[in-house]
Amino acid sequence: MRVDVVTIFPDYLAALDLSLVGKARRAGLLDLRVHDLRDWTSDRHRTVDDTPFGGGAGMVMRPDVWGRALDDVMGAGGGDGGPAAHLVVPTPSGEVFTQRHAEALAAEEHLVVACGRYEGIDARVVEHYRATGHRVSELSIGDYVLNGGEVAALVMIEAVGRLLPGVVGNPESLVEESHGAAGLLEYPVYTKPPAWEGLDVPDVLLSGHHARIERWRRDRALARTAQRRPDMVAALDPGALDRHDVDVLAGLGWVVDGGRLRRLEDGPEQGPGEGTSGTVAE
Ligand code: JBE
Repeated sequence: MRVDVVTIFPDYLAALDLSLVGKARRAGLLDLRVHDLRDWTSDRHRTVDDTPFGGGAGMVMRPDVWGRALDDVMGAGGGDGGPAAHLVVPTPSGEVFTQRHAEALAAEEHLVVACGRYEGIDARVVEHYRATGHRVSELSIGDYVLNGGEVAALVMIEAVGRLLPGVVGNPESLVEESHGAAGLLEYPVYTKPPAWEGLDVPDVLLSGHHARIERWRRDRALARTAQRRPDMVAALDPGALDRHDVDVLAGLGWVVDGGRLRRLEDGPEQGPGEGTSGTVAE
């Protein structure tokens, strides 16, 4: 996969030399190039922004500078240099980036990530690339304000990069994880020593009884999801639940109603959270 990032802070992306993404680059699985937007300015001060039409605070990034940069890094697309690039614009006003977006983007051959600073990029840039047949995704990593798209680009590139074939050593670790297709958070995990600071690893995990361990993990995943992410429980497909799942969820105050999960108004309290003292409810 090829990824081009355009930013006024190329050094911000230095972290992509490290860890798994860095390894993927060195292995030739990911061709990642970071570009300085100011290379496409034409004035002495290398200006990339100006005051907003209509007034208001802050500065807006100029469409002409972005247009020259993106024309260069996106390529013509479709005909000559392979498939058209997919333009990704990190912005707090985008759709919220999820594992589903990461999966879809990981199937692309060429991504171009446009990192805006200040109050954003002139809206005509996205409009122009959509109008000229490019796919454009305006994506937010969450409901908080960053100073620009760089950190969000790091997040998205790491989430996408680890899904590329050959990047994560054990592909099984991609299957059994939070925000996978199961729609549940991950169960709690433990390692040695079995006793630490008066806290014991739950007995079932030391039992060697594979089926009981699987059931315990599923129960903990359901309980954790119900406590922390009721939105994810509400989105579960009741048809994908076994009888025991339905019982566990009932104990957490969720009932199947008209093909959907619904929280009982007067359900039990969500409990004290996760203890690791061996008294974890089973
Ligand atoms: O999430 N984002 O993509 C952002 C980009 C720029 C500023 N704030 C954000 N949250």
